[in-house]
Amino acid sequence: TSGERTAKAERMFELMDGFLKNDPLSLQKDILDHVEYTVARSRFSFDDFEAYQALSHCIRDRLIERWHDTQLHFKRKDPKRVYFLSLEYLMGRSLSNSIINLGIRDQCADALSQLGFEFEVVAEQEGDAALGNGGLARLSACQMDSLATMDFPAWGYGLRYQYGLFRQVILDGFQHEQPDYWLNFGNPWEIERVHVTYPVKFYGTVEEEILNGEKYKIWIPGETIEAVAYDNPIPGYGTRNTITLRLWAAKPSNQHDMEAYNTGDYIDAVVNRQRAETISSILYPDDRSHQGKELRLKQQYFFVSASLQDIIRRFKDVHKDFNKFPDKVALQLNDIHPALAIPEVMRVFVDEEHLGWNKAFDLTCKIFSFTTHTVQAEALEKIPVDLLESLLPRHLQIIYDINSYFMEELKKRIGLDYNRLARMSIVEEGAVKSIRVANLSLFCSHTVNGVSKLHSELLQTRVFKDFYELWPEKFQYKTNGVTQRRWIVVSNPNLCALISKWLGTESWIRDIDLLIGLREYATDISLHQEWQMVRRVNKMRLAEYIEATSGLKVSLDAMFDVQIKRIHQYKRQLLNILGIIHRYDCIKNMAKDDRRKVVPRVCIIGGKAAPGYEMAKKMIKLCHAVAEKINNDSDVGDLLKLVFIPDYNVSVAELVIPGADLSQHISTAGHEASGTGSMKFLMNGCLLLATADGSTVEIIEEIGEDNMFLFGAKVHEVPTLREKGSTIKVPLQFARVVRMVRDGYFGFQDYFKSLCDTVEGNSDYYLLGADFGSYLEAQAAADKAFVDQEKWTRMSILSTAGSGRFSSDRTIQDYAEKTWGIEPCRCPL
Ligand code: GFP
Ligand code: GFP
Repeated sequence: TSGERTAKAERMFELMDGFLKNDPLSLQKDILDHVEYTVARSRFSFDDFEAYQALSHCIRDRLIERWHDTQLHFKRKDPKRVYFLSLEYLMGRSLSNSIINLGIRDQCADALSQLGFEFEVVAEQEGDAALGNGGLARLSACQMDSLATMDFPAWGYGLRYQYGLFRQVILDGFQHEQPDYWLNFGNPWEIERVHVTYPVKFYGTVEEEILNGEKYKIWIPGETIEAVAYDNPIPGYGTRNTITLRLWAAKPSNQHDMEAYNTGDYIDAVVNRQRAETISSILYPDDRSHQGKELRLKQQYFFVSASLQDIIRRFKDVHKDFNKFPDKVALQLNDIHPALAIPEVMRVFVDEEHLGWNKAFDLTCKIFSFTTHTVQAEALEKIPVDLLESLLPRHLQIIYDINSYFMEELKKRIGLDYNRLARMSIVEEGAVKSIRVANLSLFCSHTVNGVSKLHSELLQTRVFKDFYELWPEKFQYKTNGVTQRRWIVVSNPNLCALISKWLGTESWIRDIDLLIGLREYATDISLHQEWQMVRRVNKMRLAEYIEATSGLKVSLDAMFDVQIKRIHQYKRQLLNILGIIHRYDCIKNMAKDDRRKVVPRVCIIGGKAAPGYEMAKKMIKLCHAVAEKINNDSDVGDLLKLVFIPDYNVSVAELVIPGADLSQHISTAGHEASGTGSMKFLMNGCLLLATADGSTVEIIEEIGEDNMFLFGAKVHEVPTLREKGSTIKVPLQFARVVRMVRDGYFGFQDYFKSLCDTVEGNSDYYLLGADFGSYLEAQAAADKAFVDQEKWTRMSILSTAGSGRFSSDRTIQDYAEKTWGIEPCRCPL
């Protein structure tokens, strides 16, 4: 019996003296075993990459132990669980993060060094897992770390793309995209669960069946594809809890094969297999909208259907009564991409569990919460009805049913206001009849979250105004946060040690509010010295990286001024570049003697442009063209350098952020829903030059305007400025720098023309001209502050000290309490 087997296992466990050990000698033995038996290299001869592979497997073994214990504990306790549904996760590297969360960094470094390897070098061998585009995806990764650390019974669900976000290669200053086949050398951080497989259906027809005298709809699918689970254990810090990120891969179902072999059509069978696999083959790059793309819709449904089968299976393992479902399950929709989960839950409840429409709908509305990450209306996906009808015929019917119920409810509230009914309807009539996914999510979720205070206000007063007026109680906000484990402990070990030393504790790594204790020492001279030293070492590391990637030598005495994020018009990298041109122009026109007063700068820009986003690609080229001119101008020397860091990703950010003095977050007010890069810089003591947009508004509340460089139009001023258009008085310097680009001062005159057109007169939608004056003033204030290193260091310390509110631990605590209604479930040691 299983009882006897458990008893035997426990005896064996005692004989073996417990599970895996973490002292350097045991680690060494395990590393060598993995070199020999997993990597199949000789223990007497292996290289850095093989050492990485072996160490990773060694850590993976330890993660699996904890993971099993955690899952078993959850199973026994059966708490309410949260399921985080997201189409994107930007995990980056896993080795260092796992080792730190397991608390065995030093032991691993020792073990390696005795074998003749250096930990940092070995960790560098790992490639990034880039299953996401930008902010939303990295936020998901940070939140997983917090969910694990805070002992919440949580699961992440997503897709295991074979190709992650494209690699950016720069040739002649132009971006080229190359596929990122990240699984090429294997991925030790995932565990294939061949036994966790679900069929996912597509196409076909809907028919009726009669069961016990009742009529039911049944969906007869035209195609079935298998979803296979790949589990990625996510360890918490300072806890044994290790949760699951379950990613689905598409595999052809076996029936598929059988048929083909019977007809002897062997080639077709193989081709069909490959067709099935394409569903999880590639991450869609952020091209603003994927409307009408069948593969995209297939991906969304595939991941939602497999996840829900898994979630409902887990519930039914223990419970029979679906009335308990909302007490045990919270489903979090990370943006509108997983919104098909709503009609899918309805379909399962009504067609398979036979709960009846009303009961099913009541339960559905109790389990979903929805977070939106944008203010851009064009990012709100719509599904053409034709497409949905062919791919998921039953779901279309269900959405229509939900909508007619919704319209009835609405009429009771607002009467026959047809314009408003049409605006709010889930179904959009018009040339292409389509489903408004956002409206479906708004109506069926119990909570709608924004990602910062300002964002939430904009949702309420602009984007979702109609909904807010009727259901104000649904609207909440949870300001984003980032995990200090990744963004200080892993990426800035020297600062981490310094903070712990001055606070006299490492507890801030779990309890970020303790950082505020640094305020007390903000003027302490010895802290200043140590702080500056740490920052200088980080700058050195960054300078080495710049030299290695671009061949450019930069001076450590210069201010390192960084803007790294996706390239977007609203993020205004162009404003930054035009500002750099202005600085260059000033230096050129200065008397030689005056040049001594210039504060030297190294301007660093990095980010990817979506493959189809022409203006973003032009900004990248402009950056290179300007860099070419400036960096080769002997008049300028070390006073100004411009560097574009290629292939920006999570691990590049880990290197750049600790080395930055100043960072720019300069979106046109009202466009950045939150922004999370700013939080990472803030934690690392980098000063911010920013507009009052997204979460920056809250950063101001925490550290005060005096400790940053603010500029630009405020959100409420933007509409008026746009109306004024070409009548706005734009500074002369602005006209001058745009003219330099237009006149071909940096070459490529024809190519840059359309880019220049976007910032002049009535076309300047993102208000670069209007903000240019105050941007230059803020830059001048930054120069001035930098000269006074004592002041700068104080501001830097106060930035770190004030960053506590921007930990994802705080975000997750808020979600757990106010949105999901879940509690910690800590696995005993
Ligand atoms: C159970 C077990 C896990 C196991 C999974 C998948 O978890 O250890 O990994 O099944 O086989 F507890 P649930 O998915 O039922 O939570
Ligand atoms: C989006 C928003 C950001 C926000 C993140 C996370 O980022 O303002 O900080 O989501 O909520 F635009 P992207 O995924 O678009 O980069």
